Amino acid sequence: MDTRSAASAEVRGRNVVVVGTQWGDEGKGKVVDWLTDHAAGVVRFQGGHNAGHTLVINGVKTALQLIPSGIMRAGVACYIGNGVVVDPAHLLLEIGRLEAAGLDVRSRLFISESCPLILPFHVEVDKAREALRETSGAGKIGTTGKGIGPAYEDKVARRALRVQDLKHPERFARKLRELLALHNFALEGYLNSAALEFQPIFEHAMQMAEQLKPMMADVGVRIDAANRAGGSILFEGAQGTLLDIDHGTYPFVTSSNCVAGNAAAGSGVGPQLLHYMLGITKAYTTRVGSGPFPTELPMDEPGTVGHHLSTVGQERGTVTGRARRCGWLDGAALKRAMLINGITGLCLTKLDVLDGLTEIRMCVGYELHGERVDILPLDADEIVNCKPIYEVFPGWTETTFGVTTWEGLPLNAQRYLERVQEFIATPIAMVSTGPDRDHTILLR
Ligand code: 2SA
Ligand code: MG
Repeated sequence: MDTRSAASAEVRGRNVVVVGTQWGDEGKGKVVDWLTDHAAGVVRFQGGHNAGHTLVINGVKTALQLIPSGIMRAGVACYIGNGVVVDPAHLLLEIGRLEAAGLDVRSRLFISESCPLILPFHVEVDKAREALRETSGAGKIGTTGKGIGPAYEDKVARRALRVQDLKHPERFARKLRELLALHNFALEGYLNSAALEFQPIFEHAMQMAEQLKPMMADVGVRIDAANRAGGSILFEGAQGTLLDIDHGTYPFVTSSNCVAGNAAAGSGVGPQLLHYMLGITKAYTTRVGSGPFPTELPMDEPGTVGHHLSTVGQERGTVTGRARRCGWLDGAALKRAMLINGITGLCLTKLDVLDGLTEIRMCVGYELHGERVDILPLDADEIVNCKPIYEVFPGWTETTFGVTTWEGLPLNAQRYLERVQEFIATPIAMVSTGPDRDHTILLR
């Protein structure tokens, strides 16, 4: 039995929740895609098209934002759960792109009727608020500008238009009129932006409704039925634990719960369906957008570690193309992520990016106001004052790119990985050594 089928046996029949343990972009897309080999369905349970999952299949790069990564595998059902905010225009665009690449999408994509909609005014409000934050000196969050935050605000305020409203033109029109009035008041009143017109938004929505209706579904019931029929379900997290609205570096966070616990609530099933929490961790750390980042390194100078991570790791946002900030692995932040998500096993990604560095560091705690703390504090203002305490490891000169066995790794790489899993008291189940599906080492 090859290593790949051994690991498949481990996850077969079990539902896996894949979550990012850092600030997103840990490489979740590749892992989800890889695990879909034995999945009956893949579910997105939070976020929206602010996510960007890059997949490389047979050397061809594909970016998915809203549609679950399972769409790349024929026959796998894909669910957009109620916890996701859906921009219908973007969704149709993404479907069109996949169809142009020859994929069958509509027959196996199921969209929860309960998803709140992202409409054009959400995008305007998102962008205008960021501009205002910048000019007022409050500081930008660095959002993706997709309307995510404003759409979640409407959901929580109990005034959102939902996917199901698209089926009822009169109801849709009435709710849209009220919601638009509210947002136009803000846009014109203090966001220095132009008001949006009702008619074009309404007409476009009704056109899209016709296309979306066949894909609308009671997603919780469908997932439950698929699971009862013996199929395993993959819950695909977006963003990462440190961007979670409750547990992240607030207010420099996204507007949803990105942690494993939300996989149930955000897809309409019970927590007993969540069997294995697979945490995805990059071998170093990146962050896109503003907010504290204790292990951040300067990136501009060629020859520095920060420059190495940024360039060798090709650290640019999938959605916005923004350069990602880079730094050393933060074990003390990972400890927080292990705790909140109840991680069963870890997948460490992009190990090969560390190849060639003379020394490698992991943050094992911080000095804060003269005292030592060993887990990431909860207050972003305190995190700013955290000075990382590092353990230093010798690097390796050999290439780990594409290595598929533990024995194939340089000894120093093995030592580094062993120390990481010991420090965070969580087993490493997989190591990813390159972007391709097969660039993977399975350990458990
Ligand atoms: P938002 O737009 O309201 O969710 O932004 C709030 C914060 O959340 C961060 N955020 C992300 N961080 C990393 N990756 C994300 N997805 C894209 C990607 C990002 C991109 O996968 O590369 O292309 O730039 C993502 N989505 C949201 C965001 O930077 C803010 O800090
Ligand atoms: Mg990403």
